[in-house]
Amino acid sequence: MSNYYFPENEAHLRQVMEAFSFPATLVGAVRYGCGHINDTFCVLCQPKEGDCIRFILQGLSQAAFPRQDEVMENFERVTDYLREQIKAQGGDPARETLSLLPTKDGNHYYTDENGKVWRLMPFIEGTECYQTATPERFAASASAFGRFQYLLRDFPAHLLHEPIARFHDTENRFEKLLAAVEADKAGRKTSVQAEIDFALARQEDCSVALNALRAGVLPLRVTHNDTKLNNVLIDRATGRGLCVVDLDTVMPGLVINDFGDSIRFGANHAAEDEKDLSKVNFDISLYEIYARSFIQGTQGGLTQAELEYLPWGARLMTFECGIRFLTDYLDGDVYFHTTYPEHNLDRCRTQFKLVRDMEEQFDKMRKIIRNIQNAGGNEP
Ligand code: ADP
Ligand code: GN1
Ligand code: MG
Repeated sequence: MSNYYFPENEAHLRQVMEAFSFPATLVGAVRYGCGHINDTFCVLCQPKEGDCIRFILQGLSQAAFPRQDEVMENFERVTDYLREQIKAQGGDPARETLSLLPTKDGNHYYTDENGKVWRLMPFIEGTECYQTATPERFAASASAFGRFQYLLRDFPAHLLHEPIARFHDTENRFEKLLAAVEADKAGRKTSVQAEIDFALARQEDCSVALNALRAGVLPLRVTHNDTKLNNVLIDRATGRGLCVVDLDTVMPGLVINDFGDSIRFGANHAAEDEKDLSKVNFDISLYEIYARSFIQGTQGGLTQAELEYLPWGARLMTFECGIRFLTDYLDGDVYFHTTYPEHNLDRCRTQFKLVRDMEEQFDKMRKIIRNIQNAGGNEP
């Protein structure tokens, strides 16, 4: 308990915790995790009897989520559905998906005086959350995200709001980059001409998956849309990918993007903001490991076209993320959490390095998927 302390905004956190209904005394809180979007705290509470209990308290980002009530409605619908699916499969819904604690007035979240929404969730104990992949962790996360896809395969998509419009619309992300270059709000344009040129040279790529969607080649499904390694909790005892977290962007999307976003983040040995680009290299063996477990996790749920487009998912999500970081850099760092002025630019550069690597190894990436298929990897 000794390293639990209140951050600078103790009074506000106490007031937020007061809104929730549970018979325990707040002992302390720490900022928690490495998410770029929400304000996440681990809070420690002392019940009348027994040991202290930990919770995750999260304030939703108002910059990312303009319609916070819709985010919470999605969260409840998806987790309610997952709980039933997990029970039906003989799993433990209290550990395998997220849940919310009620407020004193019977709601599932609290809105503070600034209009910011706060939710309180049980801390899923006995788990680890990793920032870099090893083959074992990456395979575990792949199974969890594949299973997530499988569990939601029949979820009625019309029940979901679109919490961030055009989230993985890469063409639109590209247009937003052009607008940011034009506006040059932070006066940084001339210093990033090389990165802008890198993006401009790849405009056509932005339409590859969207064209396949428009042509009816790729189906729209309910997807997670933010499948980083640190959005899955891995069971410490078994090493299994136990619980998929960060459900704020669950909405209709392309399964190749869920695959691709995991590859973007995990299939290399450097941090997303590594400054030394010689350390940032796409690791095709990690890609293969992820692909095998993800495909298996979906239990035969992927169509032939989806399998064929998986490598494109990796390239596109990496490129898209790079242009999102570059856009935010040009806009003056208004969206992603940053801790120093060049943070978004460093992140953009790692993504563009990975795009280059993937372009060079694209044929091999395709072959790997075909080999997995030929070995029966996509069978139920
Ligand atoms: P962000 O949108 O900012 O990424 P997340 O929802 O991913 O926020 O939460 C940030 C981190 O908090 C996660 O990466 C994970 O480490 C941790 N986390 C979130 N929910 C839980 C939970 N219920 N139990 C344990 N850890 C959690
Ligand atoms: C954000 O919330 P977090 O840190 O898990 C972002 C993702 C990006 C990712 C880049 C809602 O994810 O889209 O790919 O950063 N989430 C949102 O690391 O924009
Ligand atoms: Mg997250």
